[in-house]
Parts: sequence; structure tokens; C-alpha cells
Amino acid sequence: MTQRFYVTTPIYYVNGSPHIGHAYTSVVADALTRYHRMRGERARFLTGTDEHGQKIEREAVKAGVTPQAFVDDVSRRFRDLWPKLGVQPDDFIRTTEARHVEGVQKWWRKVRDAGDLYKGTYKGLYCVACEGYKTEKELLPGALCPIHERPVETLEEETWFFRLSKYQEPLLKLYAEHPEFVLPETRRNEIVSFVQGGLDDLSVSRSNFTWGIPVPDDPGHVIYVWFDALFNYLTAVDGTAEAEFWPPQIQLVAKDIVRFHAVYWPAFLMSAGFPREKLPTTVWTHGYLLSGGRKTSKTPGLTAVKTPGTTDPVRIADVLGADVLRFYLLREVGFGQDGEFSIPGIIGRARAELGETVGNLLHRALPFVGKYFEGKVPAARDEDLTDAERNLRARIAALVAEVGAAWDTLAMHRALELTIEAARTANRYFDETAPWKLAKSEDRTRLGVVIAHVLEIVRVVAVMLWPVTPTKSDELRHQLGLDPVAPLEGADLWPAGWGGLATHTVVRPGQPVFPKYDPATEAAMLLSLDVRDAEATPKSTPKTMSTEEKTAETAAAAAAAPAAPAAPAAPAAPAAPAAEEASATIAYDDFAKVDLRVGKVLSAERIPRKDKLLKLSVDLGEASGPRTIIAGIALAFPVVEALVGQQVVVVANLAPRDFGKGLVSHGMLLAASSPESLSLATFPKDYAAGTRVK
Ligand code: ME8
Repeated sequence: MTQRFYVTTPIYYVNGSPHIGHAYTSVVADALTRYHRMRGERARFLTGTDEHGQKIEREAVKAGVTPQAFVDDVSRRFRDLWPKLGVQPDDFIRTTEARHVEGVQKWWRKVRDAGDLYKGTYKGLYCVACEGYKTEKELLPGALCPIHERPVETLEEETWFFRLSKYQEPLLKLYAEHPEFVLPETRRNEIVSFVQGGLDDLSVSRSNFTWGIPVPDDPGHVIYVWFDALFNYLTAVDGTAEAEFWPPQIQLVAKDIVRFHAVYWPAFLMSAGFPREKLPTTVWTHGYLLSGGRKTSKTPGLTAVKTPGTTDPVRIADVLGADVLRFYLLREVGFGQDGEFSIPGIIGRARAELGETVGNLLHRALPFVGKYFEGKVPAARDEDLTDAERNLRARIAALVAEVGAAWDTLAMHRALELTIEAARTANRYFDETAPWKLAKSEDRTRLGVVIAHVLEIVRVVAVMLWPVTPTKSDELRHQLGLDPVAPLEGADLWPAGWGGLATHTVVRPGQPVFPKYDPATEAAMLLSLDVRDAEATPKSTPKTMSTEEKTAETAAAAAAAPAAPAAPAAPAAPAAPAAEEASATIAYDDFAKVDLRVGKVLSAERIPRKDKLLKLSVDLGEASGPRTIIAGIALAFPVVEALVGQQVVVVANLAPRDFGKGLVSHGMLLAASSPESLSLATFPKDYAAGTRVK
């Protein structure tokens, strides 16, 4: 039987427009789906929108429209986004659809009939932004939600409770027997210790607003939005022809909602009668994309720092191309880690790895096919191979296997790194065999062997890139004279064997697949994406090309098959091995990645039982308001009030650091210290909060 693969993303709240964080999870899900499909599996990818709850109801009131009109509008923005990013979900579920509403009520009844729902009074704290209940000990000082840093609300209402406490032991057993249920391991450890700490029964209905799914047989209550939302993964397939896809293999979530997915969700399912083999296989938690050191978010103010530019995925894809953005998202950030998102970073990656490595390989080799082999892939007979080709094939075969293994463990960043390494290996082979010199010989055998090998590796690389850059991969294949990748159930298209590009295939040289931008175009692109520090764009490594290679390539390019509208404009330089570049100094571009800002300390307070730490509120001139910074400087300031009003230098794009107990630092202060003293970096003159320091 064909293996099946069911992947889900969270269903996104419709309280604001989609941003790059949503695009991230969905691009990952799309790439995984494509990968599994090209391996011959039956794959299904579900996404959608989460449309009920108090948060949405309040947003609709603010907008002066009915909740239904409000959610219709925002949900459409999500649905319309996906094609622009090459994301092709098989289903898009909305929690306001009848199929979902009826499904949730059905599962509610099952849970009720299992004896796991009872009525009581909930008294406690609630964060509307999380749509989640909070305990006192989780809060930041000032009764703020540790995730949203906004005040929580006190609730007291009649509610239905779910007997979550009953599932403490079954859940711990699940994590112990199936450690793959929560990945990566660090998240599992957090979840296990949370559950070991004891589970209170969970309030799963609300009665002080109405925008939700009515509780069956109790019309005064609506179902808690998380009970409603989590069941989407099931209601989308339950009772349909797609029911065979249940349960999901991979449920992607970011770390803020792992608890809902790894604790509440399996408990609801167990209560509804699902045995272990019918529970999701893995809740896979990825990190945050950060912009200017903060989580990208729907709140526009959070991205108001000058350097990083827009976080609107549509604008980015319009200017830079969907495939380039997809590649960056999966390549840049280790899956599971937080990572800074930057538009100059996208351009830098695309230039160095897609343009100067992959595109370069194709456009270096194709002109030789036109000039010396009548536009057809030359032969590479076994008897004509040398050790160089045998070693090359062995290295590529090893990389292909490693790339597959990396995809299978969701190490997409590694998979892409190794894919690019395959192209680099071929560039090195090209440099070493110097086809421009071989072309001087009357006997074309050796030249043919080299060119055939390079083109075959372009094919292999294009196939391995396809889950991430489907359009560009197919363009590469087109120039090689091949059809687009077309996954077929039961057929494994992974390029495990050598020789997929047959001898005599007619190539179709064309424009560079990955265009190279001149500095003026690049500057204009950056500006159009609101990036104001253009010098922050990583530049390519300066490359050299022998005059001999240049002449031979130009000649070959000029003689390329008639289909070529122009000589390839892509750089034709050999790729410099990374090891040679190692140095104790850093490039200016590296320094420019550090976003240093002038900050004004608004308040400073000590933290109970943390002698060395101070909690500061620091103004960086951001529309989102001051940042909380935790600094290890308490011992140097016996009178903390002395800090208030002080001008400081803040590293503004450092990933937030969690000190535990709800203390999260969103930046770092610069200081000099000796064993006797510590001084904060400052300036003799006053500068506006947020001024860039460079
Ligand atoms: O939580 N970095 O919806 P949501 C990485 N409706 N991923 C990010 C991100 C960032 N900066 N920002 C958002 C909800 N995401 C609930 C889910 S599921 C039954 C209900 C992604 O609109 C990431 O996948 O707040 C995160 O989990 C999700 O968007 C949260 O989207």
C-alpha cells in the first residue's frame, strides 16, 4: 500500500493580516508535502483559519462590522496568500463552516458522554490575546501575560470543565512510550515537566460572549475556542473520503502553542475514545522568526524598527520571487530554532547559493553543449570515465542520501545546505577539469564527459530543490530539456540513481534562472521593501575567473543553440571553497547585522531572588512601546533609580532570552566591566531613542 502523509499547520487567527510568521509554517508544510509526494506517497496538507472567540469578536466590534463579515474578509486574505507563495494546501478549513461546527459538536458530545465534562464556576485569569487561561505564577510583574506582555483579565463565570486532571498519567505514559509525540526533545522536556507539575481541569466553555460554537444542549454557552479550533484537524477529514489520512503524521506549531497541541489536544482525543495509534504521530514545534530581534507579529508596531523592512510575505514575494523567499525561510533558520528574518539576508542567500552556485553551474555548462555538441547532452560512456568522475559520482550519491535523510527528520536547513554542497562540488569539478581547455582538443570525448556530468548534477540538484523552489527547479529542468517534476503515487522521484539526464537530450538554453541584480536594482528593491540600511545586504564573495575561461565561455555562449536569447548573464566564476575564507576578522556586512540603538531607561527594578539581575523598561522609539530588558548589572547599581533616564546602547536584534519564571529579555545593554566596576556604554550628548549606533 502506498504510504500516506498528513501534515497540518495551525489554523491562523483572523484578527489581522497574514505575516511572514504564518508564511513560514505554511511554506514548511507545503515543502514537506511536496517532498513526500515526490517520494511516491499519498500526501495531504491542511491549513485554515481560526475564526471564533473573544479576541475576534472584539476586533469585529472595533472594525464596526459583524463578526461574520469580519472573519470572511480576513480569512480570504489568508486563502489568497497561499498561491502567491507557491503554497498549495489540499484543504483550507474555516472554523465557521458547517462541517466544522457540526463536527465539533459531535466530538463535544462524545467527550461529555465519556463523563469528562461537568459544570462549575471558573474564577481566574485569562489572556484574550492567547485565548488562554493563566496562573498567577506565570505572569510578568504588573499582571502581564508573559507572551503578549499585556494585562490579563479576571474571569468569574459558570463554565463547563474538562477533566484534564484525569489525563495526567495517560499523557505522561504517552510521552514516555512515544517520545516522538513531541519534537524536538527540548520541547518534550518542557511539556513533560509541565504535566508532571499537575494538571487542573480546564474550562472549556464561555458564557460572557456569543461568537463561538454553541455548546450542545446548553445554548447559554459557547465552546472554548481552543476546544473548537484543535478539532479542525479531525473535522476536515472526518466522515469524508479523506478519512483514511487520519491521524496526522506531522502537526506543525510554533512554541507559543505547543502546550495546547501536546497536552490538551491528545487529552481531548483520548477522552473522545481515540487509541494511541489514532493519535497524531508528532507535534513538531518550530521557533520564531524574529524581525529586529522580536517575534514577527500582526501588531504593526512590532516591526517598526528601521533596518529589517516589511514582513508582508506578498510584498516580499512580489519583489524577490516566491521561490527565493521559500528557499531563504527553510535554509536560513535551523528548523526548531528562532531565527532573525531579514530582507538583505534573502537577497544574499539567493545570490550566493541559488545564483552563484546552482544557476552558475547550469549557465557555465550549457554554452559548451551548443557550441560543441549540436545542442544535445553529450555522451559519457563508462569506459571514458576517470577517477575524477568516479569520485564525483560517489560524493553526489552520498549527498543525495544525506539530503533525503535530512528531509525525513525535518532538518530542512541541513537538507538545503547539502543540496547546495552538491552544486558546489560540481562547480569545483568544473574548475578542476577546465572544460575551456579541453575544448581546444580535437577529440571531444573528455569535454563531453565533463559537460554531461555537470548537467546531470544540475538535474539532481534541481530535483532535490523542487520541494522548496518548484518553479525555479522546473525552469532549470526546462533548460536541461526535461519536463517539470510530476509526482506520481507509488513512484519515487528522488534522484538516487545516476543518469536521469539521457545522452542526446536536446537542451533549451535560456535566460539566467536566478537573475543577478545590479547594485542600483538591488538598492531599489530594498527600498521598496522598506529596508533603509542598504549597506546591510550581504555581498557575494569576490570571485576570480581566468581570462582563458572567460574567453572560452563567451565564445561558447555566443555559439549556444538558437533558442538562447542572450548569452548567460549569470556569473561564471568558480565557487571559492568556504574553508579558504576563514579569518579572524569579520566583514563589515557581518558587523552591520548587529542592530545597535540608543535607548532611554524608563524604569528599573530588582527581581526577587535574582540578585544579579535588573528588569528594565527601555524606550527604543518603537511604535510598539518600550522593551523589557533583563540585564545582569544589579550589583553595580545599589540605587537602581539612578538608571532611570539614562541613555544606553542596546543590541536591538538579539533573539529574546528567556530567564525563566516569565522573565524574557528583548535586547542587551552594552557595558564595560572590570572586577571592581561596571559602566554602561552611553554618549556625552543626548540622541533620540532608537537612533542607530554604528
Ligand atoms: O495561535 N515565527 O493562531 P496565530 C514563526 N489560532 N511562526 C509564526 C510566527 C513567527 N514569528 N508568528 C506566527 C493561533 N507563526 C491559533 C492556532 S491551531 C488549532 C490554533 C505561526 O494566528 C506559527 O505556526 O497566532 C504559530 O504557531 C502560528 O503562526 C500562530 O498563529
